[in-house]
Amino acid sequence: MKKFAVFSGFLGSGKTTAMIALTRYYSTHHGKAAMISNDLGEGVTLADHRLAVLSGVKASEITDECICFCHDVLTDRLKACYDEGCELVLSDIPGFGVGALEHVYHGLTAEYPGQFDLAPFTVLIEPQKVERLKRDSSEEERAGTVYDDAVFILRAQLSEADLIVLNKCDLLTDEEVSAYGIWLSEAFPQAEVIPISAKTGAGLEALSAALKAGSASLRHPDIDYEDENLQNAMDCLSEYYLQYHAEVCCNDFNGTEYLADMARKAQEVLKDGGFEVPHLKLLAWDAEGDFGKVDLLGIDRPVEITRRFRHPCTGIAVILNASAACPADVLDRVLMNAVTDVSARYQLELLIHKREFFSLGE
Ligand SMILES: Nc1nc2c(ncn2[C@@H]2O[C@H](COP(=O)(O)OP(=O)(O)OP(=O)(O)O)[C@@H](O)[C@H]2O)c(=O)[nH]1
Ligand SMILES: [Mg+2]
Repeated sequence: MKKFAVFSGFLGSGKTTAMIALTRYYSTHHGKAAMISNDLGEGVTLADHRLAVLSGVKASEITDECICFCHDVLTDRLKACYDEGCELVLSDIPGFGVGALEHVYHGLTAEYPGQFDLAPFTVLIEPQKVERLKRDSSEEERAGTVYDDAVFILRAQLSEADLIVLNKCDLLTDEEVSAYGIWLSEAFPQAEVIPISAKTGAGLEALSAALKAGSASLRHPDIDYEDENLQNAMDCLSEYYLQYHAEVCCNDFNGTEYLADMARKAQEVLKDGGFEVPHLKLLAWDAEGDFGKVDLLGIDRPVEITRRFRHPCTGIAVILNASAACPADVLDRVLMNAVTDVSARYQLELLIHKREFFSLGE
């Protein structure tokens, strides 16, 4: 079997976490699996790929371009994985991912007929966004902000799905899981709905089985890719990629708190400016492979400590990646200020390797 599955879904829905968990689970229980992190930033080892490497699963990355538009790179990578004995390869989609069904699945089918066994086109959604969709379906008006544009994007993403993965079910009661599942099945009847928790591993067997046994439907959903909500959201969104090394002067440096303080500082300033932040991630690790991670998944949501450093460390590498509805130069100013201010407070010496920011609208 040479199965390939795209994992689409909104920023922060848990694509990377789910791909890591599923790659590990599938490799343990079914057969060799691998994941590809696809990112728009340049260079090597962006946050999601570094997290996969630190988590110890078979992983690689395609950067600088969406797999929608570089089929030669994608197919070379897939072939390399299958040559190494992989049975299942997963890749996510950067940005909003809308159109990935057309560009990736239909593109591969047309250009490489019969070469890849396409698994059900998979779209992840988190409970908070199901709530947002449910609320929207009972509202008449839209304010035209990026988060209302997000409703269009969520609907378009879910319309592309053969398989909807309701992730983060550890945050829900059994009754809520069932109610959200029914709502999604009724709203998007073309798709099977599978509840999982990438965090606890619940539902990974059902997801493995669905990807292994199922096939892509290769439908052509009725989506207006020129829709102004989608264009507006794309125009508003900026991407940010920073990588640096920090030397620590004291013995009791708390790497986790350092990351959380930077995220909170950035959140405070971006909130004051009226900007939305669908996902800001800070990942840091030391020479021994110990690592910490914090995530911000919306300007009004609390900063999440996803993983704590287990030990105090003396030197760390840090990656800050963010997607924000904010002009790219403003985002750069805010994030650089947060990094320099908080690093000064912790008396860190910084060596910046990479700093890249751009708007998706350009
Ligand atoms: N509680 C809980 N949190 C989760 C789960 N899966 C992911 N998360 C958290 O959700 C946040 C976003 O997860 P990611 O895997 O980075 O999401 P993503 O879809 O890859 O985000 P982008 O790369 O920005 O598109 C992180 O803080 C994760 O720890 C889950 O099953 N349960
Ligand atoms: Mg990701």
